[in-house]
Amino acid sequence: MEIKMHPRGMAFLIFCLGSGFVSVVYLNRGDWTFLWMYREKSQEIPISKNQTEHWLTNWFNCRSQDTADKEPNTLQLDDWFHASARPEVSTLTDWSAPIVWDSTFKRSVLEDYYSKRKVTVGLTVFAIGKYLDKYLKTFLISADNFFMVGHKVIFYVMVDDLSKMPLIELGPLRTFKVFQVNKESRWQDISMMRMKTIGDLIESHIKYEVDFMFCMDVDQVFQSDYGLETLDESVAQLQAWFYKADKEKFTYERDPQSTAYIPSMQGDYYYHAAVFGGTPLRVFNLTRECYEGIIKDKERNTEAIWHDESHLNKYYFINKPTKLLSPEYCWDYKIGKNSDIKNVKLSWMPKEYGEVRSNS
Ligand code: 4GW
Ligand code: MN
Repeated sequence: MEIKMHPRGMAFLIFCLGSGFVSVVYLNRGDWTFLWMYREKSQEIPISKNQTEHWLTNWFNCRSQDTADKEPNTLQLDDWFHASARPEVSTLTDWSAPIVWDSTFKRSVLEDYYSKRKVTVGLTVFAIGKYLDKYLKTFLISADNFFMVGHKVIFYVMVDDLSKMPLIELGPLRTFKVFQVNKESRWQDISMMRMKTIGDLIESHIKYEVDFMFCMDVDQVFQSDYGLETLDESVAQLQAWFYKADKEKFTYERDPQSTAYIPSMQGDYYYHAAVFGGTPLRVFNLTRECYEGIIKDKERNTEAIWHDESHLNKYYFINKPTKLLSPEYCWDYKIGKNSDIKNVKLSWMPKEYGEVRSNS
């Protein structure tokens, strides 16, 4: 494999080596090739999906057992969550998963619980083509300031041009790992193929490194503390424009030809693919199921209406998330004034399609 390095890329590498915090991995033609790795030594990657799931399940159980040995008390919903603190909005799903709104959680209880366990949280983000120039720096600086403050965080950043990676000095307890990925020629594939890349990355790195993880769009900016209250096994984000809409208005995939099909009048909520998370095991299952659905659709010559988001909605319809985040956790200011929205943690960047979407 030939690696050509732009002078800015070289400067960046030297910076990484100097700071001793970052590992850079070069991804080419679907294979992971290590350019340089500073921190953890990678273990052998299991080859089949079943083996991987088996390995991940064992790993997760061992890790939970380790934690349970250190601290026997597990956190109960009542310890940290006040469902009645926001009577004007819905705070519990039919399957009793909390819907986290501002003021429904006791941050001090969560801080106490997770600090003892020394959690590490991962955050994956893709910035390909013009999205790299336009959004990545703002996203990372705001994440450094507001995402899981006081806890260990690893940012997994996927770019198509290492030389354009913004040089950001991260706060303490923060690390970033930068990966080069190929740029898909269709924009729909840039978005959908994230499911494959995230699954691969969980197998090769994330499962060894973090307790919880989030996967986010880059065209957003953190506005205030996005903390421990968001952590859970399987976390879904309510889409800001649809959180009060009737089911039949949800823009699920309605063509039975697609694997993402949800019949009308079915479904629970309309979830936003700009934010999803959970334990590495649960996110691995999600990304693999969605990716398999995407590939099956391609074989059938069909494509779901909202691409990866349609598949994500189908997945969460079948596999109910264990926690939902209110639209305060991914708000679009274009919606205008709304008294339900007390404290915005993350917001959409303005969509300037003319500027960023000419790269398809
Ligand atoms: C149309 O020309 C495009 S380009 C639609 C998405 C594109 C794109 C998306 C891209 O060129 N580069 C890129 O890195 N992405 C990643 O996919 C980026 O992380 C972005 O936030 C995510 C989803 O695309 P999006 O934010 O445009 O999707 P929506 O409209 O659902 O927020
Ligand atoms: Mn987006």
